[in-house]
Amino acid sequence: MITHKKLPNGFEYIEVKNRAAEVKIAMQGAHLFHYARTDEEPLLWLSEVSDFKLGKAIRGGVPICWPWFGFHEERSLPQHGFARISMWEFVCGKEIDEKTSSVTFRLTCNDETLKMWSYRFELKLHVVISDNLTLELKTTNIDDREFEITQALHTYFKVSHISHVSIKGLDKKPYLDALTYKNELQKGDIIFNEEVDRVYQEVDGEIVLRDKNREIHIKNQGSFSVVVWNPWIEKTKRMSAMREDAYIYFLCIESANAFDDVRVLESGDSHTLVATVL
Ligand code: TA6
Repeated sequence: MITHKKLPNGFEYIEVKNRAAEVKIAMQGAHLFHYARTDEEPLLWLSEVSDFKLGKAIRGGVPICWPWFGFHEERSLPQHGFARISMWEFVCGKEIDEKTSSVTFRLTCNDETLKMWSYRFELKLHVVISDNLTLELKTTNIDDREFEITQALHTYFKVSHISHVSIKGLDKKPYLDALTYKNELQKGDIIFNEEVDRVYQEVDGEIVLRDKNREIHIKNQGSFSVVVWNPWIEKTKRMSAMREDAYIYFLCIESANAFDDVRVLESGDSHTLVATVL
């Protein structure tokens, strides 16, 4: 079932339910903020104190960072780009079978976006909802000039306790430590006992988030970079729309094209970033 819903304050979202799972996706940012398999806890983290209002990104789920990841050199422009705070349009929804549905959203350049980024583009998000969750973010250059993008599906995973968590699959991968701006090499699994904000490069395999005896597998396509982030104690206090203890209950593993993995699109070209959560 695919229904168009509104919160009491008028904030619009699409709800998709089938035999296998359910999602909620806001029209602002095509922001998927809820995914749960039937009879299971939500797999994604959503802040209890998140805003659901226009112009402010929801805190949690899968914010779409596009057409730049991180800060823009022109600091008056929004961090992580404008896609996640723009109103997208709902293109279509399909009930593929009783356990699989798909929905598609689109954002095309407009007066607002052209003021921030002068290129003409079409951006599409295609989501497949089943026992697995797949997000496909397709950028098409409809300008007559080439442009470059950096981007991320900035996924917040819900965890039982950050001390129970480890990440496999990034061993021996180089990463930029965003806290020190130093290039490092990953040694073994990643565990969390301090702030972690890293952009891994040369990523070409599956990533496994282990939380006690539960495993979440993440597969990426069209991407060689992955961001791993947990703000830990002090940074959480400075983050908007987060309770002080939020760092205990989430971890971001972001399928990206960030830093060295920047993508250049010629006029008429497309690039698709795919993340599948299994
Ligand atoms: O992806 C990690 C990161 O770049 C962190 O440095 C932190 O800023 C996080 O994104 C959240 O950014 P936001 O703009 O959503 O508050």
